[in-house]
Amino acid sequence: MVNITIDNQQVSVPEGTTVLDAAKQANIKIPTLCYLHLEKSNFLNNVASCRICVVEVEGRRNLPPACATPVTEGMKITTNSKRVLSSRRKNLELILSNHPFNCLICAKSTDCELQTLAWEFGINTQRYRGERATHEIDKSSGALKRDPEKCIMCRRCEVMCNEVQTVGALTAFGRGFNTVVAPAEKKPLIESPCVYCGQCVSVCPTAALTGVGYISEVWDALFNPKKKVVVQVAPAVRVAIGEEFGMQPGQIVTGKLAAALRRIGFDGVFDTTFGADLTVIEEGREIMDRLKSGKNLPILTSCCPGWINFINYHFPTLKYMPSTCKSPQQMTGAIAKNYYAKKMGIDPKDMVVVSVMPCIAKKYEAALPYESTHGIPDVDYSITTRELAKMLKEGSVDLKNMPEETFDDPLGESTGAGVIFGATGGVLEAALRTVYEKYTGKTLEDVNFMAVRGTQGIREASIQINGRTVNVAALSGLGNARKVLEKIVKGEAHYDIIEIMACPSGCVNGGGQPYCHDRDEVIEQRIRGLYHIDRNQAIRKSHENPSIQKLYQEYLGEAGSHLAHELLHVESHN
Ligand code: HC0
Ligand code: SF4
Repeated sequence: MVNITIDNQQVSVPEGTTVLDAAKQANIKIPTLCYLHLEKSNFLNNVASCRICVVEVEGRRNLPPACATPVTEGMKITTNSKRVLSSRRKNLELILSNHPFNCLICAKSTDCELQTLAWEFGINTQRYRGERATHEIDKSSGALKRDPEKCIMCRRCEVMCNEVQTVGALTAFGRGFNTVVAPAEKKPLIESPCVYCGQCVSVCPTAALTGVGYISEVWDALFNPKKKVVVQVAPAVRVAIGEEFGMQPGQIVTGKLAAALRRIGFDGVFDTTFGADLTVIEEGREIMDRLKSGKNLPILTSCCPGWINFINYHFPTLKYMPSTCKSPQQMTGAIAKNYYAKKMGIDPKDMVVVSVMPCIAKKYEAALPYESTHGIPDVDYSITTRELAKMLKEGSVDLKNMPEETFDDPLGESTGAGVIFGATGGVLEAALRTVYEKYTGKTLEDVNFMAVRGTQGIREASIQINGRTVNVAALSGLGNARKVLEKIVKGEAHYDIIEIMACPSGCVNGGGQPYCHDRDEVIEQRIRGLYHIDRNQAIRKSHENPSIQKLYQEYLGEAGSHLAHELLHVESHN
């Protein structure tokens, strides 16, 4: 242990502890801006570029950054001397001198870490004015928006993209005033290896990286009397959107959400978990076929578009492995515009499908030309959890005070299996519940596959199905996916079924979810919320969903039928 003094308090901390962490232990808050540590994502940014966390150390002339300075025996630290406060203030003002002052109309307003700090420091004048760097906004992907003028060079996005996700889409170019973080050769994002996972968005302290917004398009559709506008809500949204209305992370607001969506004018209020159950049926069939034939194993899940973009770019030789299933978002859209539209006598061309997703990549997926049926896109607009919260606020709908209502039939009925899709391991667990029963003909007494739950990036299990050992894995975070895929390429790993989600911990931690501070804790709570719903759901296996059973009886025939392929599968995912 190392003994130090911080602001006259004696503290003993393990060797290697930083001044910042030691101060935390003594309940002393040191402000930070570029620094961020997310244990569950294996993310650490301590490049000390902002110099907001500087402190005074007795015997040292400079003011070292607390985030990157380890404690030493006998160290005497002062965190709030006159010199420290004026230095922090000056550093902040210098950052602000090269930052746009349009906070009032900024997408990140009230969620911006720079804005919060400026407010906490009581900055009310612009002391340093001069030339400001100018850059173009990049919305080329239709999913991720880059606004380099709002970048404060914290480097969090680079660490996330290059070290955690191992995508390598963002690098700093130039020197000093002209430095910019951008894709290679400063090309537009659409020409870069970016997979639109949106993890850089979740760590960006300002609005330099956000999602491309579609709120005004959705309002236009809702106000167009010629259109029937239906909405579907992803599993992970129901345990997170409450945070935007002052509720606790993980609080389940499914019923309130259904009511709120009706209040802002949607004609049909559906649940993506219905599409998740449908995915289990279609993918379950593929899993069984591949297990029986022993060909094209392992089968990889195909519902996360960030992950699919990653395999296409980085592991093209494995492109035959993902399931041919569309994602639940797309399946729900295709069933709405075909089966449901037919039932209701609506021309699919007059129907607008909006999806509410915790994800940035879903925007990209929805716009892909082959994610359509007979030339009509399955989903017209994909908006994030945050965008829906903004729409509800604009429409004066207070989610907190909404009554509990239910989703509309038949695309509103779902099972516990569909709900857990939102947490890493959930897609695999849902598939196993169905595959086990269909493959063995026996009832699965305990539906809880605990071995594939949790937030570790790589989880493996061996499951006995009819005397066959089925080796499965659940991976989250693209860096973890890379590790396993590299082993598969080298022939060092053998699996039968693998679930991959681009975001660490799965969709609950998607790039479109409410911004949060204690992220590791918030993610845990959101996951707990999803498993709570599952535990309390009357039906927990996708193949027992009565609306799905009826869909096959009335319309699709059997899993993997010609019509099912036309609507619910793709030839290839690129
Ligand atoms: Fe997910 Fe999905 S579980 S990707 O994380 O499979 O975005 O929540 O909606 O489509 O269902 C996101 C979440 C979905 C899809 C589902 C899958
Ligand atoms: Fe990298 Fe994902 Fe951000 Fe693209 S969206 S730049 S892949 S972190």
